[in-house]
Amino acid sequence: GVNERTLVAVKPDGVQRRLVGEIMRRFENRGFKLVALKLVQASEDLLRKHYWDLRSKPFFRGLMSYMSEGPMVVMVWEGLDVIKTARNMLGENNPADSLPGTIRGDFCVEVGRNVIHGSDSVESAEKEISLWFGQNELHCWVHNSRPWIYN
Ligand code: YYY
Ligand code: MG
Repeated sequence: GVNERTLVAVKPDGVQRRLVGEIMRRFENRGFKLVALKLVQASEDLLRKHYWDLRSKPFFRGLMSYMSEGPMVVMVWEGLDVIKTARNMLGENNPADSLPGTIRGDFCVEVGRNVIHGSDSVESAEKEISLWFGQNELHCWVHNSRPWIYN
């Protein structure tokens, strides 16, 4: 529904490469509402919980160190079908499979430096939002342009 939420995170490479503004602009332009935002250096404990499902993958250790290399910009965006739409905006896991026009398709070439994270389902969005943000960090506000984005 219209109140669906997803966790989007600009990974350390995206922050270093100054892609934060460009990425946020795409979500704003699309019509989604920003409900939470912060710059964080993730702890190993948090990253382990975030990527728990991937813990037995061969790339897991490399993924943990990649995600620890610097601060990330973590945000929650809200809107109609935002989980699926954000995943489409991100592109495929492997940037080589990502179409031009997607974030990964425009800004990166390697899966191990793929610039951005987005929740992949309602369940993981809920889990990830509660992992990265406290209730008091999720803001309720009225999107001024709402009637022009939804009918
Ligand atoms: O959700 P998404 O980020 O598109 O892919 P996942 O399968 O959840 O993998 C998470 C993360 O792990 C991916 O963004 C990069 C890294 N990774 C990797 O380094 N090598 C792979 N073969 C697969 C994933
Ligand atoms: Mg994933």
